[in-house]
Amino acid sequence: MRDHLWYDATQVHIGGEWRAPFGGAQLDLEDPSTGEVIGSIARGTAEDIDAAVTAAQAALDGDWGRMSALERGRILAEIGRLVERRIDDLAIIEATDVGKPLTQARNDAIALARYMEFYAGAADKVHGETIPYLDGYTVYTLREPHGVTGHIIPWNYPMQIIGRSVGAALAMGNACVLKPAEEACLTALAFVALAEEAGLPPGALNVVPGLGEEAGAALTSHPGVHHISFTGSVGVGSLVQASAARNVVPVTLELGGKSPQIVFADADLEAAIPFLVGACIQNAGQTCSASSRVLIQRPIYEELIEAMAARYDAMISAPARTDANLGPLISAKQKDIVTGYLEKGRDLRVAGMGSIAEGAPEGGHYVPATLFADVPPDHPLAQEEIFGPVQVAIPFETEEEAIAIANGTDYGLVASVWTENGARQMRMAKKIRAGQVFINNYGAGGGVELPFGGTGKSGHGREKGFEALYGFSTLKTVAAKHG
Ligand code: TXE
Repeated sequence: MRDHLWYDATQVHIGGEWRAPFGGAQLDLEDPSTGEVIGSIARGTAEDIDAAVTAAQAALDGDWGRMSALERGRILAEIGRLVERRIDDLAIIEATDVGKPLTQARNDAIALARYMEFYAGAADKVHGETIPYLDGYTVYTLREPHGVTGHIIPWNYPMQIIGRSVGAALAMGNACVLKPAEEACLTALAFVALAEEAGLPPGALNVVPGLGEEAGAALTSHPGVHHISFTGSVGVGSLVQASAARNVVPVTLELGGKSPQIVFADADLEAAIPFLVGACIQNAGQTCSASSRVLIQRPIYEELIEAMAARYDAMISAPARTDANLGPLISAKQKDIVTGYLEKGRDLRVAGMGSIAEGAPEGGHYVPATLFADVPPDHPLAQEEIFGPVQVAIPFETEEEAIAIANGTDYGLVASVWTENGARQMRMAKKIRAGQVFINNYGAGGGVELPFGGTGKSGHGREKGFEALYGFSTLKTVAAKHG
């Protein structure tokens, strides 16, 4: 696999150079579709992280730090063009590494290019303001980079998360240290090589694959890091925040959810049904914004369950490169988590269930897509993030009840409301506790322009859109007294 590639999966990338990790150790690279070990990746450690932070600081003190916003934007635009040229390669790499169907992996590569395009254009549009103050003063604010930013990302959408966090951080002039997930780090390595080919100075982006408790923990506790952006589990997110707090470093946390779609009896069901199912099933349910709960108003409850169940029954989990609509889960660990939830739901009503493709490799991490109906809102399946192709349907009678159920979990990432009643749309959008609310759609096509992030245990801070540029910068007030 390595021969035709433009990066080296067995190495770390620091200060513009590929090299073996200091400890010299490697981790297995597994193909989730087969369970086979197909190579190895570097097991970066605290020493590599330290070297990466030093390289990032050197970039800030050197060419990268001196570059104008316009020049940074032009480099990002060129990165986007190179990503675009490699979309098919990137899609195959991601499909193999993550186990996601090719079309979905391809969409992630397209999104990565689009993030570069967006942040390229935004880089020189961020500015401070002048503030009217006492006579004899001129006061203005400057938007400045934090400095070295740490990015810890998961395995479910590596390209999209690199795009939204590294893209915005670079646009603001930060220098980044990226610790991809041990389960899927290939496109992070591929990306840094493309970025440097596009003209990104050495050290502006450094990539250190490795284990969370080794490389990840070393990054969050490093005193030379000035901001941390983390996407992953609630448990690790709270560790990351505690670790950063010791150095009084700001964090952005994106920790997943239990996102509801609320369907009222007057909804356009034909339009809704593909979203109701698709928003849960995409990437085999391993999506932070997966809509794992569907709340359905009583008069249409059985009719809608039946229509959704038909889609579940037809769903076939198959190897990623066959490009079926459902691939395997990322790992045996994730499969254990999801089958554990299926077991917890054994007394519930199974409304629809897919199957596993004939001939799918034994060692692949496949689970059947499953729709549970009549699930009590306080049941663990309706409360906890499952991160698999498992969806629960909950009936409700009134708007108030729907809001209480929708807001009745620890999370608050995404929600959608399906109704033709305009006043109800507005009321619901106000009352739902979530970082994003969609009306008569889900995800709005994933637009990179739309700020994204959560409340409650879904985390805090916003990535994507222009808003991310504020998160990846700090504000300085200058007050000049001139008489
Ligand atoms: O996440 P982890 P895992 C949820 C989802 C899933 C569960 C477990 O519910 O079932 O988390 O997945 C790094 N210090 N999400 O175990 O461990 C790790 O190396 C610093 C939701 O994969 O949180 C990886 O790069 N970093 C989610 C990243 O954290 C540490 C996406 C995520 O891994 C670390 C993924 C430490 N001590 C899982 N320990 C979403 N929000 O979309 C681990 N890491």
